Amino acid sequence: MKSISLTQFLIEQQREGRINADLRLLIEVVARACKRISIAVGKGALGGVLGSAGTENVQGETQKKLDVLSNEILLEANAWGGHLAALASEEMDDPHPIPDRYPKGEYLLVFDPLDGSSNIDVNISVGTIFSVLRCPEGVKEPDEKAFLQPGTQQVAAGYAVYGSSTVLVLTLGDGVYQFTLDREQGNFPLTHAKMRIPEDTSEFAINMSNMRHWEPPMRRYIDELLAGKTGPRGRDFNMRWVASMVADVHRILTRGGIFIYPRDLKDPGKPGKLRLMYEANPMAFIVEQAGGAATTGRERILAIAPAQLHQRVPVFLGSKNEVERVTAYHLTPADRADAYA
Ligand code: AHM
Ligand code: MG
Repeated sequence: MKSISLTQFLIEQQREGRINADLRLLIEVVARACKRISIAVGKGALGGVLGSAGTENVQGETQKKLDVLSNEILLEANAWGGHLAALASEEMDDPHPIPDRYPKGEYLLVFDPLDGSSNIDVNISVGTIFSVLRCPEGVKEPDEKAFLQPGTQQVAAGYAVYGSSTVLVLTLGDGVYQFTLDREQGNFPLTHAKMRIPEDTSEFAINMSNMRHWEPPMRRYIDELLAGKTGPRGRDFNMRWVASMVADVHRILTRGGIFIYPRDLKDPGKPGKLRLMYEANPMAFIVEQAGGAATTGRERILAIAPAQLHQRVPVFLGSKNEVERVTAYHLTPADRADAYA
């Protein structure tokens, strides 16, 4: 493959009329911020950035120093370019306005600055997830309501994984592209174009320790996978769980698989662990663009009309045939449960 950089890729996308100059700038700025976060993550203990910040976010989760730093890097990088109307982050209670001294643009940026941050201190991959929406017409001071758009309205989404290498995965609604950070050059050459998730898989990703809290269709699905060759599926399945959504989704994008964070009854008030706007929507957009599927177990994630910025949803995504099967189990009355045998 002819190696082009992210910059060149975006200019070509603009020439072909898929994006405008502001969206090109926005993606460039996010990529540059991810590069800075990658450098901070890469320093580890030497950078004095490991450990807890001693604060809690709106979700009641303890923030890591790197959660706070990554959030600041993204805010600072995106404030002055004139391409954004406002930002929203998993780490902030309310939307963040663009300071009055800077011009405002037509886009809204939503992000999880450091996903999987419980893994930072043990040197396991973490990442950044982002989603881009249009600011509704006529809205000058975007509040929470301006952000509450279904995932189908996303104009771009992506994630970075800070792993053995740093990769940036991006969709502008016309396929999925992977760029790899060249640490010497400081740029992001394109390393995979039009990524495709195989429709079938023998690999699943789930936190099994919650099994006793799952709903019956979930238990049935996983029981069948665990039964392997001698069970109803007639073959063995393998399990992988990094506990870092970016890393688990990246594996699935690369070689297939199904990722599940289902609703569980441990805390009946919570419909799921992962957040619709910061995690589920951008990942669902990417996965669908790569030929996979993404549901809550009952409905397409991208079709959900959000009610709150920090809303949580169950997430099932990855290889199409597995996502459709487990979704059908949730929708099929128990007496027709063998429909998929
Ligand atoms: P975070 O955004 O606070 O890091 O939480 C999200 C993470 C996901 O990356 C991952 O899939 C999940 O939480 C792991 O949960 P668990 O600790 O139950 O395995
Ligand atoms: Mg997260």
